[in-house]
Amino acid sequence: MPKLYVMHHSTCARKALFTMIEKGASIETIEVQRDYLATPEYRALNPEGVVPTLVRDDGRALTESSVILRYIDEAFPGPSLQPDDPSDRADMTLWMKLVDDKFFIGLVTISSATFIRSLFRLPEQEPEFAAMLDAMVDYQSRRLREDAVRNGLASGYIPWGLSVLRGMLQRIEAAVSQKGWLVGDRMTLAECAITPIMLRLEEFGFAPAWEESLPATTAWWKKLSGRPSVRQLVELADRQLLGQLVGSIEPARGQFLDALRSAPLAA
Ligand SMILES: N[C@@H](CCC(=O)N[C@@H](CS)C(=O)NCC(=O)O)C(=O)O
Repeated sequence: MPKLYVMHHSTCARKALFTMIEKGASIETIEVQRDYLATPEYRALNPEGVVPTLVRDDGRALTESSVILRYIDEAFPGPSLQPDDPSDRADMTLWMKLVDDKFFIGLVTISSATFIRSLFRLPEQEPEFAAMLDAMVDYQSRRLREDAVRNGLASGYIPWGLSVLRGMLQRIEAAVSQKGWLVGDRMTLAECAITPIMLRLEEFGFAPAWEESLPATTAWWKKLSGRPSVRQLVELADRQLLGQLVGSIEPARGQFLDALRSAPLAA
């Protein structure tokens, strides 16, 4: 049976878990601790030292959550989570790319300045922090994380991150106003990719950012977040870690929520 390495609270792992649950795919999940990500054993599976990693039946490892999502959809039986129409399929791929390249990085900015910052006692834990940064493939996202963890709420990246997330919500509103889903008239891998970001925003207490002014997004998220698969994602996450994550945003919640309501769009 394939094995999926996850940290259940992590956004990228939740993308794979959500797809796996929706698809009813027989995959064994293995919860790992952050320390394990830096071990040679795990690096042999995932050179970047991040989750998720899927190890297939023949022992080959697959990394990158969006690649894993597509593999799970195509390798397991059950209704496809990808549109048949090539044009819709391209739109779905674009959503997945935007999640990876932009929306996730926007979220990382605010979670690095709060939650990830709360995990490291600097300067005592400089070596551990350096090891986490070393895992970053992309130089820009590495710089961004370092700045956000070191400077917390004073990081110059925070307005950018909030603006990206505000832009994401507006883009969702425009898309789901058409037929109630991001692409076409049913749930696709676009939803599988973006749901963990929406869930994290909800966990942070930011739902008013769409509930007050984005009715199509509110209706879309209501039907999506009500799915048993999404509830399962919440139940699977470590309670204590989730509590710490939510608690870490507390001092900035009002300020962030205001910005999500009104930040100018990121270029
Ligand atoms: N582009 C990668 C990003 C993976 C990633 O950054 N995963 C994060 C969790 S969302 C991680 O494992 N971070 C390491 C850590 O938290 O120490 C993917 O989509 O799979």
